[in-house]
Amino acid sequence: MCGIVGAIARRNVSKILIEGLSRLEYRGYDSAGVAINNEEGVFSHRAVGKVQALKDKFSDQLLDGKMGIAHTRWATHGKPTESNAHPHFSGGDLALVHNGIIENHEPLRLELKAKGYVFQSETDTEVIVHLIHDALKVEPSLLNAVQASLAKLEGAFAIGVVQNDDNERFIAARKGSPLVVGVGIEENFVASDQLALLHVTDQFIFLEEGDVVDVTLDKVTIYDAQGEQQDRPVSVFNHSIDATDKGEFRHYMMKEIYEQPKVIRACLEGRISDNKVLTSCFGADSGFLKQIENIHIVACGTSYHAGMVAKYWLEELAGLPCSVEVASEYRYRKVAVPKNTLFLTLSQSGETADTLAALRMAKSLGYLTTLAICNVPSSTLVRESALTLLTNAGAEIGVASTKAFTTQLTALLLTSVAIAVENGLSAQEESALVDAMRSLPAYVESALAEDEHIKKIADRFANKHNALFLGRGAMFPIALEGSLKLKEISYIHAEAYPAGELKHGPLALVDEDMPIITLVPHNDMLDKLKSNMQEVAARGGELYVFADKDTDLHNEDNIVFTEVPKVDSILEPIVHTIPLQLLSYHVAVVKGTDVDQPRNLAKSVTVE
Ligand code: HGA
Repeated sequence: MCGIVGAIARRNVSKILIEGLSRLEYRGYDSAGVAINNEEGVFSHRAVGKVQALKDKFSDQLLDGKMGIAHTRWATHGKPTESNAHPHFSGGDLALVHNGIIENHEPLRLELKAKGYVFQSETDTEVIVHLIHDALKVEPSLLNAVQASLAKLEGAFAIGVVQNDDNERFIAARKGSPLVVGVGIEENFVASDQLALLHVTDQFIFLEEGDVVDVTLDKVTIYDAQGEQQDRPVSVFNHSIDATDKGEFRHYMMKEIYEQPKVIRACLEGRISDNKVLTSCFGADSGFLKQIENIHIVACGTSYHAGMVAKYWLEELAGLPCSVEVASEYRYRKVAVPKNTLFLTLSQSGETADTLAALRMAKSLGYLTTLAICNVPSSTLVRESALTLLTNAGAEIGVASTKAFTTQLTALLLTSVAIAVENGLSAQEESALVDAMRSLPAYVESALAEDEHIKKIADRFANKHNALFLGRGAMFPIALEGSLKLKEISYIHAEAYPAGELKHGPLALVDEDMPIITLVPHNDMLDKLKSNMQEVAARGGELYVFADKDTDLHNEDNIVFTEVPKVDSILEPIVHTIPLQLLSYHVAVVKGTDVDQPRNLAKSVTVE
C-alpha cells in the first residue's frame, strides 16, 4: 500500500514519475503528490484522489527538473486531504515520501515540536522529514542525516528523500516496506514495485531489510542496516510477463478473470508429469515432504480463504492435521508448534506486512521448514522463506484478487497431493488427481461461458443491500471468498455461512429482500444442502443456486439456477469460484462502482 517513486536523470523526470505513479495506483489512490528538484528549489504538486487529479495540476502548471520523488497514498494516519498528501516538507527544500507506519510518531512529534518544528499534516510520516532536517543541522551529509534519523524510528517504512542543497543525489531506504532500485544509463530510480519503472529500465536491485541507498546519476551505493557498504545483485526483468495493459477488456478485473485458464496452465506447467506431481517444483531437496506431520497455514484476506480450502484437501488426502489462521492474529499470540510442522504462507504480492511478520516470528518457533506460495518471485516473502512455490499468475492489477486466488488453489492442490503421496496416497489415486488437474484449465474455460447469463442475474442485485452466501465443506471457504468479492467491489454487505449453520442464527435474516447464493457441489452433502435450501425457500428467500446439471436443480419460482461444469470433486472449489467472480464483477458494473480500485482498499497490503 502506498506507492513511491524516485528518479534522477539528465532529462526531465516529471513525466517518468507520473507514469510510475499511474502504474502504482493499485497500491493506493487517496491522494498523489510529486516533489521536483531543480536549480531554483524543490517544488511540489499534491492532489486529493487519483493520479489523474495530479496530472491535471501539471497541465495547469508544469514542474520541470532532473530529480524528484512521487507518492500515491493509502491513508493510515490522517484523512485523505491535500495537507496529508505526500511529499512532506521540512524547511522548504527538504521533501520526503513514505510508505509504511511510524509507530513511535507521537513521542517524536512532541520532541520535534519542543524544538520548534511546526507540523502541517496529521500524518505519522511528517516526523521523518523533520527528524532529517534536524539531523542536517549537525550532519551536513544527507546520507548520514537520513541514517541517523532512521535509527530513531520504530515501525515500517520505505522512503525517498530529496534536498535542494544536495542536488546530485536522492536517498532512499527500506525496512518493512518494499523498495526496488531501477538501474539505468546515467539515470537511476527507486520504486515500491518494479512495475512502476518498466517504462525506463529492466534492470533491478532488490533492497534488503534496513538498506539505505544513495542514488546519483551514475551510481547506486547501498548501505546495510549496520552502515556497511554492500553489493546487491542486479536482476533483469522478463518483459514477457509484463501485463499492465487492459487489452480488449473494460476493467483489469475482467481481463484477469478471463486469464485464469491460461495462468492455471502456467501454474501446473513443469510441475506434473503424466501421472505424478513433480516434487522438484519445491526445489532441489524435497526431502521435507516425508517429514511433515502437521501443517500451519498463515495468510490474509483472499489468500486466507485459499488456505482454508487447502485444509480440507490436506486432511482428506494426506490425513495430516492442518490449521489455518489469519496472519494478523497469528503474529500476536503464543503459538504451540508440534514436532515436524510445515509453516506455509500465502500472499499474492509477497509483501503483505502481517504475513511477513508472521513468517519472521515463525522462524524462531522450531518449524520443520517454511514454504511460501506467492505470485511475485522477487518479493520479500519469497526471499525470506526457505522454500517457494510460485503461482505464475502474472501481474494482477485489479485490487480484488481473482487469478491470484485460483492459482494459489492450484499450487495448494499440487502441494497437498505431494504431501499426500508421502502419507499413503496410492499411485493410482495420485494419477487420477493429476489427470483431474490437467483438465482444470478447460473446466475453468467452460465456467466462463456462463458470463452472459450471470450478467443478466447481476441486474437483480442492483438494489440489494445484503447478501448471504452458503456452502458446505470445501465450498464454505469459496462462499467466504464470494462474499468478500461482492463486498469489496460492489459495497453490498455480504456474509458467508456453512449451510448447516443457517438455522443457528442467520436464518433470521432471510426474507424476500435477501438473495441467498448457494454453492451446490455434487457430492454426498447434496441432500443435506437441498434441505438447507428448503429452509430458505420456506421463508421467502430468493435462492441463487450454482450447481452442475446432475444435481437435478433448475430454475424454479424462487430459484435462479446457474450451471457450473461437472468436475472431479477435488476441483469443485476452484471451478465454483469463477461464477462468483463474474457475479461480483457484473454487480459492481451495474452499481457503477470503481471495479479495479474500490474505495478504501489497495492492493499489496504493506502496512499492518
Ligand atoms: N502512514 C502514511 C503512509 C501510509 C501508507 O504507507 N499506506 O500504505 C500515511 O498515512 O500517509
